[in-house]
Amino acid sequence: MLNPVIALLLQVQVPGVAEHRVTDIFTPLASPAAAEKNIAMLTIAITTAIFVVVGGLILFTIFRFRRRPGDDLHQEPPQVYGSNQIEAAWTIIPLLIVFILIGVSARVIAAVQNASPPKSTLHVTVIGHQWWWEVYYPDYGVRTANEIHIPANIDGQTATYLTLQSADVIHSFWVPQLSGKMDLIPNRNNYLWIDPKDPGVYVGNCAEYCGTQHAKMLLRVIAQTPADFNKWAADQRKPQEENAQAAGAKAAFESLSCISCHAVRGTSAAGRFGPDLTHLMTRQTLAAGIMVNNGRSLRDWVNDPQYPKPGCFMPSMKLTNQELDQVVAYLQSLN
Ligand code: HEC
Ligand SMILES: [Cu+2]
Repeated sequence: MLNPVIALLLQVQVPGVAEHRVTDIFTPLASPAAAEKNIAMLTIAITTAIFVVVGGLILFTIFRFRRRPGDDLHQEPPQVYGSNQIEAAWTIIPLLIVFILIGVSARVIAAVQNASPPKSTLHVTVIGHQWWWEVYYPDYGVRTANEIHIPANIDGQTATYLTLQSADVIHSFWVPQLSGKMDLIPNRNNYLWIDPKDPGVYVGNCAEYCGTQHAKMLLRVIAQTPADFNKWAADQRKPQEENAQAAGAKAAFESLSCISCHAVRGTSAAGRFGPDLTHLMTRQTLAAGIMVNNGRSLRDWVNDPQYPKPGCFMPSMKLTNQELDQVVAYLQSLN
């Protein structure tokens, strides 16, 4: 049976946008991932050759020197001690192979890390939390979570540089079709860049065990045409405006302790412990990609986040049905 989380995510469709759901390193769709795939292929080719040679020799030996009828069971085989040629060969050849792999890997790593940012480079800071991703756009003053919108590299001159940080333990950023893994380490900045050409959604996940809900720390990179991206960024910059219809619901939200952990720009909610909720409804998923974002799942989540994500750092708030209705109505107004 299909994993229920995956089954749910398969329902999240963005009209007109390709979805790259398969986290497949053999179909790279950005430059760093393509360079790294070549090393993977070289390594696989060399190790396959070693496997065939060693396996072949073992098979040959098994058949050529097997016990035959009439063999003397007590006779020892001839004992051969030392052969300079053979020992030299099995020392030098593996050394050469190791140095070739080190050299090729070092060259690709250096080329990826030293690449200079192209003309239009977007800077994004990604901060790992147990068990979600905070996404900050310093040039726009925008903070969001779990879904990283970036411009696609349609003109060949666009890339996104990520600064990776952690708020707690070590996490690892991995979107297999875009780049290799890179750790997010407390008190340290790590860097990674991506430049997918095709607009679309690229899925990834945390790749370093970071606590009980590590497996539910999913990630989406949403590459858009530059025009769509600019529109998205402009919308995200806007704070929430006073909305007469949602005023009662907003008051309910602001009276609860949600605001000590969550921020909604333009309101008194300024908590930084949990995801910024300013434009919550523009996100496709909730709680680091484990649920489709809609009214029903929002209600389930706020009612008891410990059910879908046991051990997560949002407590079960024990709201009354009426509070729940108001809070969910307010959250749904956050476009
Ligand atoms: C003690 C801090 C804390 C309190 C209080 C709290 N939350 Fe959260 N909330 C979190 C954390 C942490 C997450 C991220 C959970 C995860 O994905 O692992 C979260 C996630 C969410 C999300 C999903 C956001 C997203 O983008 O995926 C929503 C919606 C939310 N909280 C709403 C609320 C509401 C409404 C209240 C008040 C009834 C509330 N929270 C109270 C810490 C808190
Ligand atoms: Cu993690």
